[in-house]
Amino acid sequence: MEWCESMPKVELHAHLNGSIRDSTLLELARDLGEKGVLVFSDFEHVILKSDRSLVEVFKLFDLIHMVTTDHTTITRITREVVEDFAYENVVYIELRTTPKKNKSIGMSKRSYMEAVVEGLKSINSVDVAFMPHDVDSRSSLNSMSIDNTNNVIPRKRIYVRLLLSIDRRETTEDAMETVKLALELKDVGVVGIDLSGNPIVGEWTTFWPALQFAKENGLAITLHCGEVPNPKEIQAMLDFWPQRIGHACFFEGEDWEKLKRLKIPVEICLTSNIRTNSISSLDVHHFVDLYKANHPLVICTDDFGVFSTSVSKEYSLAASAFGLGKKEIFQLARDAIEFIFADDEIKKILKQAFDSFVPNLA
Ligand code: 6MZ
Repeated sequence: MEWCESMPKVELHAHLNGSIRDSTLLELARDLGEKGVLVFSDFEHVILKSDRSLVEVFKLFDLIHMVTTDHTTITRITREVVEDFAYENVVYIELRTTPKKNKSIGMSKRSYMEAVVEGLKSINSVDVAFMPHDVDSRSSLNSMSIDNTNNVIPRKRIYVRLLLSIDRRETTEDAMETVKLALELKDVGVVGIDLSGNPIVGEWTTFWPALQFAKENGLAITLHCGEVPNPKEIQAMLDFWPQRIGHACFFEGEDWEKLKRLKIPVEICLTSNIRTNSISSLDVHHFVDLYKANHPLVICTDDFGVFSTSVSKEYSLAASAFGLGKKEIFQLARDAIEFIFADDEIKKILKQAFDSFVPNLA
């Protein structure tokens, strides 16, 4: 585990509000409890429950959103989440979030995203590079800074890119608004679109026009695909040929065949799949077959707050569950660079960072 923590890592499937620290969530809920907006003991009981079905997870998200969705809190959560990833040596993250509107507090999808960007700008405990032009030739991901007693201290650096999520509860117009916003926010590091939310809600045909528009305008697409059995939707999503998909828990023969033929990388979230009962146990997880087939894969957390995990824990879990050694784990982590949505220059920097870790493989 310690070794996995020290290894550089790339995180490509992390939902902002699912990655909130437990302590922050409880603090926010306690505040609202004191103001009489909610009953804290009910809230505490639900968020501290460790085993939940997929349906219960989405109920939990509604609760989380009750306490997180205002500008100041979104800024705070963004800061904390990126810091937490950087502290465990994640060197590149694509953080995804659903832009939300709430007229009563003057929140629009745009102002929600401005609060996220504000969060990125407010981080000073680590170096955060999120603007597309924020690339330099520094090959190391550790920079130096001077503390107030003139000591040189190493600082971690993390590259951040944003994906805007379309929630499956949304209409075609809402989805289109999110895509247009993503196009306008390319200069603050938005690189793509995600389709997520409760998989038993909504129809693929509702989101297709916005996703197609995004694709035509150069945004990369990742889809939550096969989180529940839905053969027709899985086939339609694969035919759309997204750059990546998340989960793939309920694929059947022809789905695997198409996925492998199209070589679509899969974001694998082990703890999430087990905790939501999407997969009964790790020894029957599709990771094994895809890994053996040399299919593009990336290990991710999904919602590290909700599932009490971390990227390091997920790699450590993969190592113990699938019998992978340091070299295999490192290769798996390094291969993820190929599937990021940022440009080749970032890929080059990340590869250098990984390669400087090679002496630690012995
Ligand atoms: C599908 C998920 C998810 O966007 O408010 N989300 N969607 N499957 C999952 N697997 C368990 N985990 C999270 O982050 C929370 C939102 O991300 C989506 C849901 O829409 C959830 O409300 P943001 O930052």
